[in-house]
Amino acid sequence: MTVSVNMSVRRDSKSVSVNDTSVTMEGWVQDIRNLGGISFVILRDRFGTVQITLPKKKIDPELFEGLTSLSRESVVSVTGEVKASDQTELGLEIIPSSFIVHSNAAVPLPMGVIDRVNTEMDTRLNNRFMDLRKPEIRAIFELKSLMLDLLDEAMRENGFTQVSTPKLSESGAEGGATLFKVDYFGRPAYLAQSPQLYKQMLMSTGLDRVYEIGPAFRAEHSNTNRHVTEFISFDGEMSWISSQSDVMAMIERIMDHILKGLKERGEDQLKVLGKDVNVPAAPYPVLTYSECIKMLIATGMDIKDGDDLGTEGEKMIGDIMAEKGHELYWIAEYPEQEKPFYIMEKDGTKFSYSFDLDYKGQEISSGGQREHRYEKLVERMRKKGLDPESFDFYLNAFKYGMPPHGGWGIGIERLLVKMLDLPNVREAILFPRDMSRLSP
Ligand code: AMO
Repeated sequence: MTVSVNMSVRRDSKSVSVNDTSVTMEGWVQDIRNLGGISFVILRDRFGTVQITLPKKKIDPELFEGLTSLSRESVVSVTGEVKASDQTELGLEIIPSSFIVHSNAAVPLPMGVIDRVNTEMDTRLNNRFMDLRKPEIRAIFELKSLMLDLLDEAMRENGFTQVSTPKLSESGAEGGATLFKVDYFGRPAYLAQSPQLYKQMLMSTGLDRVYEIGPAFRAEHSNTNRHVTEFISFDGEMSWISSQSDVMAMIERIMDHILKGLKERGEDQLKVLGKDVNVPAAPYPVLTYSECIKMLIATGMDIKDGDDLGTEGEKMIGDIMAEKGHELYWIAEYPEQEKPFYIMEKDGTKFSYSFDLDYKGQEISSGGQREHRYEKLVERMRKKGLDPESFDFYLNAFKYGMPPHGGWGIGIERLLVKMLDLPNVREAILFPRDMSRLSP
């Protein structure tokens, strides 16, 4: 009889058999139970746990004492015989014959790994290496990794070239308020808030569909559950569009690929988390900014035309859309005043060719059609109080032939957090950075 288990014998193998007379299991000592005549050591690795059974009378006393006096979370190798068992979830147990201690864990632990108490987020993040020993925390990052694979697949299928743009620059793209300034050999430089200017410049080169998955830095002065100072931005930019609808349709194709892929290929990890992923049918409904304002006024909210929808407004729109059965929806045509200089104005109106993609009441992406006409772009910069001269490196790419183009930026962690209904964007970042956190 062969029993397949989720516990690795070696890194390259995921199964042991009850016919194996001798196996070596490596992992962390998750728990030790002493029941007088018999003791159990639960060993854990990336794939799960296995029970080491120690019947006191049948085991060498030194081996018994050595294994049962280990501290929780110590790292060991245990060699022993595999026996069938109807008492364990795996249907087998290991009767040990020898063991090696690779590393003894200090006592007490800074936080529990299996205790059923809710540990404060700060304690968890201060001890992230230990927090990540919990399978339900690790599952989030396995799914994040899968999501990044799926994104690469989707972009390749749609003819995009992967690029990397500088993260240190002379000027920012997303407004001065969230720029991190650094000392660059005596000159001021800034950490990239987004690849915006560079991905647009690439549209003038013939690389007409590009994407980047990389870090973005924002000096966010607000400590909220959706803002961090460093996140992973998934940016796309594409030329030869006839309107922003082409960009929106592309995002829908990509979202469909990710959601379906996570549902199918992330099944095991989703099970660990007790979650499922819905795959909403495209096209997603489109609300205009003006419609949203009307919807919010109708709820009694104190908001007027021209105002930012705000976190509360977005949440309320999310509730209304959820009642109609929509998790993903567009909010399009924001007032041009609300949007950055690179977004194209809707001529003759106060609106712009811009959109946000909202997911369960939260913005996960912004984008739109860009202003590709040099003179209009310079005019728009001036209107926003920017000095075009300090953007020469960017504007030059618009002087000598720039195709019509548009694109988007998606916050990877916000997307994951909404997909899995997690309460805080920090849950989807291994070592989050915010106003108060710069370590670990
Ligand atoms: P925007 O500034 O809206 O647009 O950012 C795009 C997306 O990035 C995510 N995001 C954040 N995630 C976590 N913490 C933050 N502080 C944070 N700030 C932003 C959000 C957001 O929707 N250049 C444009 C995109 C474009 O037009 O192509 C831009 O950066 O999910």
